[in-house]
Parts: sequence; structure tokens; C-alpha cells
Amino acid sequence: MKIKLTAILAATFLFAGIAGANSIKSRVGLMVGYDTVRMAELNESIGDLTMLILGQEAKPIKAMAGLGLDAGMAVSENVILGARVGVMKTQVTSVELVVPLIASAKVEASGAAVPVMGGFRYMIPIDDNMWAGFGAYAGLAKLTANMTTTSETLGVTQTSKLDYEGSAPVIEGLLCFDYRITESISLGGELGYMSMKADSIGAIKDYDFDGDGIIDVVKGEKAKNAAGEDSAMDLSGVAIALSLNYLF
Ligand SMILES: [Ca+2]
Repeated sequence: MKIKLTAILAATFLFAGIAGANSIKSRVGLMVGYDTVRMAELNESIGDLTMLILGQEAKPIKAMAGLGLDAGMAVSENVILGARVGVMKTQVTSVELVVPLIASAKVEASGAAVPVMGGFRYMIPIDDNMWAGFGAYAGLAKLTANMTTTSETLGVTQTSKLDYEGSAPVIEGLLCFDYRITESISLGGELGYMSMKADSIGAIKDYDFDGDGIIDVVKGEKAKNAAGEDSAMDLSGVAIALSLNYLF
């Protein structure tokens, strides 16, 4: 196993044409990210729904956070080609209505995204340990949105979930820096803008909320606003990330 790993690393070095200490290095890293999100239409739809059910509009969802894995191969002294995958979750927004001792009802909504991207970064050494540059990534994301309604009447609790999914092209442009803590460990930072918008999202299965045998939301049925238009799910926004990277 050790020999095999050494052989793979040796081949990587040869392919990448690593020139010396002042070249960029191949890397694998773990990222922690925070993004603002537009949401826009979907926030309106969630607000319309909570208004309809509970007479109050849910607060808009404004941000998401998540984890990512990033891998990049140095292909010249300054360029890394790489791939990354992330798992992001938005804030949960909720509205609750309570009639003391008799009943309560709550609607919660949130979203999530799994972007998979490939791209490059161009970086130059600022000093012995610090690198800075820019990059661009593009790919696809799976988006999901969830609405959960919980109602309690005279001690009897009923919960119904409604899940939607969609897919979106993703494009991200970013500024990045890297601080080499040791020869093989770096702390990275990124500030970018990520575009990630699904024009519509559809129910993931058939839903019969009241159990009367009649389907209330058919699989694939799109999330709509009060005006009956498709709700886009727009998770585009400013993206900030920190990463811990192994360099080789
Ligand atoms: Ca039904």
C-alpha cells in the first residue's frame, strides 16, 4: 500500500512538473463556507404559504453555511486545476401560532445545495509563506427545499413534510489567498460570488397530507407563488470560505 501511494505521488509530481519550492503545490483541503443567498421568489412563496396557513409571513432566508472538499493539481508554477464538492444548508425560517392549552401550529422552511464544480486557480507568491490569486469554478448543483408543518390539537401532534428538488448550473469567481503554516499544511481563504439558481423546483414524491387517499401534491409538481407562477430557487450570493489544506 505504501509503495503504491508513493508511486502515485511520484507520478503526480512528474505529471505536474513541479519546479521548486516557489511553485504552487497540489493540494487537498477541507473547507468551511458561509454564503449570502438571494432566494427572492422562494422566500415570497414561503411567505405566501405561511400567510395562508398561519396569517403571518415567515422571515426571508438570507444565508447558508456548509462544508466542502477541494482537490487541486498543480499544472504549472502558478496554476492549479481542481474539483470541489460542497454540502450547504440555509437558515431555517419558521412561523408559529399558539392558542394556549388548545392548539398550536408551526411551519418551518429551509433549503440545501450540493454543488459539484471543476475549475482553476492562478496564484502568485507574495512572500515565502503567502500566496494570493484568483480562480473560477463551474459545475452543477442539486438543490432541495423542505417545508415542515407541525400542528398540535388537544395533545395530538401531526407533522407533514413537503420536499422539493431541482438542479442548477453553478459558476463561481473568487479571490483567494493561502498561508503556508508548514511545507505541507496551508490555511486558505476565499472571497467570491457564486451564481446558483434553479428556475423551478418540483415535489420529490406524491403527497397525501390528510390521508384521504387523494394526492394533494403530485410528484414533480412545481413550487409556485400565490400568483401561480413557478418559484425559482436562487442561492446565488457572496461566498466566503476558509480551508485547511494538505500540500504535496
Ligand atoms: Ca389528500
